[in-house]
Amino acid sequence: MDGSLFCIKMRASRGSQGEHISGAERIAPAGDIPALAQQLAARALAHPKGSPDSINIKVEALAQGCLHLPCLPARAIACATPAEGLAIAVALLQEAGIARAAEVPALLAQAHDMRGAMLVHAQSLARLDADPRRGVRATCMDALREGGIDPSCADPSKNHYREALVLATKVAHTPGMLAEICISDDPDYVTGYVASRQLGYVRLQTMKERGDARGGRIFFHNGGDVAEALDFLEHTPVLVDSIPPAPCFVTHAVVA
Ligand code: WAQ
Ligand code: MG
Repeated sequence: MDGSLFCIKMRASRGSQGEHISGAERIAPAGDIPALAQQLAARALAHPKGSPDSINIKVEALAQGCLHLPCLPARAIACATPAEGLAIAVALLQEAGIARAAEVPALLAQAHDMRGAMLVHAQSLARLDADPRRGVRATCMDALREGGIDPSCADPSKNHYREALVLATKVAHTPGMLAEICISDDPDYVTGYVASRQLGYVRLQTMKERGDARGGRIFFHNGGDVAEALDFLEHTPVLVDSIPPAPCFVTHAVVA
């Protein structure tokens, strides 16, 4: 399926400051691009964060073959309140080697209104990315499908779990990357996750209050070759294989 593939990116924003509303990426053969462009435009116009006044859709032929990655294994932890969800997230990040994980919720609270993720040093939590307002975007990735647009993605509304798992799989395989944490900026989507190669993809049921439009992402890097990590995140085309169905939320006793 890798012959003549294109990457299609959508970004929707509003206002003179270009407030970020929505963004998405897919990889597809030429024949699927018109339908995908329509889907992504429809999605941008119907976004729960409000109406955009600019929608940018960019289509580029892939300059290199796609790297196929096995999907991270997924599990899901039940939690009823944001405080509980964040406490579990901190414990998971500690397990992933982030010594100062207790400081992460406060850092995450500064990550909203960014188009991308904060890239930080896993030990010092110092920013490693050049543009603090924009952050780093992982792009050029999709789920591997057998022929044509995946019917489960034909719905123009967003499949948060599936898209996040594709992104998290690419991020976890980035050279030097230790972990990731994410909270959606969609006001009614309160489930977030922590992910790493070792932990897999861990969905956390409640990471913020319903109605809160603040979200954010942080990528934790070991501080090694940052340019190599950025190049992989932004340019290496990735197709993720064997996305599992969304796991059910189960209660979890492990939090220290
Ligand atoms: N690369 C880096 N950062 C990104 C990207 C990207 N491609 N896309 C979004 N972000 C950042 C940006 O700052 C957003 O504001 C923030 O992440 C949240 O993005 O299993 O919907 O697209 O059910 O709102 C988690 C699903 C859904 C959990 C996450 O993120 C589950 C979600 P959103
Ligand atoms: Mg969003």
